Amino acid sequence: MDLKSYLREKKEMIDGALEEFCPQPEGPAGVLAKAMRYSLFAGGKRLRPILCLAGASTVGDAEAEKAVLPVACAIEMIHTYSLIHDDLPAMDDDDMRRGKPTSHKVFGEAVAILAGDALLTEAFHLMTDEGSTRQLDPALLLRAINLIAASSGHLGMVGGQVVDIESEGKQVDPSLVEFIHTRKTGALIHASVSAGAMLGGGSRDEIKAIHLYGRKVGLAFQVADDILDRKGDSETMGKDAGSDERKGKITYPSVLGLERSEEIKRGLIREAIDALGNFDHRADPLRHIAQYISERNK
Ligand code: GRG
Repeated sequence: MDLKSYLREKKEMIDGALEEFCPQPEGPAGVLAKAMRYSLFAGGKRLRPILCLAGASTVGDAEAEKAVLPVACAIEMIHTYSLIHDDLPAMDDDDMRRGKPTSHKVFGEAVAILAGDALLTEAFHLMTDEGSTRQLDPALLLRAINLIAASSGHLGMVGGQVVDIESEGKQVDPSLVEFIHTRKTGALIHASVSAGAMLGGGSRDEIKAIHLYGRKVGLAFQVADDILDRKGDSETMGKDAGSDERKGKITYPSVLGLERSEEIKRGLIREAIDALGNFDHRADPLRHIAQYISERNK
């Protein structure tokens, strides 16, 4: 399959749906929707929502993929909130994101914090909106929302972020790097593909296999990101390369070295693809996305 065309087609589908689902900047609180839209449409790869669609189409059909669109978009809203908050002076204090000035640089800290809050809450508003989710089984939707919430909160992304911040500049055990990465970045990626498979009507075994795939690519994504920060090019990435090292961040290369990190990444991608062994060609997008995660340059 041609992954480039696949990713472009799915990104267009997601962008169109996000345009519909994200509030318009109207009325006295218009600046909030303006800030939400600024970050949401700043040129992200849409990897998490694409994984959600691919999870659904691996176990279901094109209709299943369309039905999960609101959930896929909600996940992108949660991801975008995390980036806005992560860039704030109190956290990573970054000026550039997705090749553009960060939200707080454009709107000020207060509006950036609120835009993040509003994206997070809008995600749950959208996933519980009867009109948008009417094609989904309510019991499965409840399970998917539960997984997405757990992966985003103290057990997942926020939990990983707090340990990440508290570990900065310290000597840590390799197991702590894995703890941070599986939660900070891996959890939402895992939830994206798993929620897609659950909502697409996957069987118990299918969901189990896709769970495993999600765990492996979720961790591989962050290992790849760490490696990119060391080896990547700022212009291509749209953010500062080498910033992890300057900030004393806990990363795979800083704890285990670059070579070992590359090996770990390749091993995780292999395990992710192996987890899909019992699926037919419908899992090809997931197989190719795993490779892409390993080889991406931004
Ligand atoms: C602030 C609650 C809170 C959590 C922050 C995800 C996260 C936790 C911080 C992001 C920090 C960061 C840059 C991590 C590296 C991996 C990562 C999430 C990169 C950005 O994701 P991409 O590459 O971004 O999918 P795009 O812009 O393509 O959506």
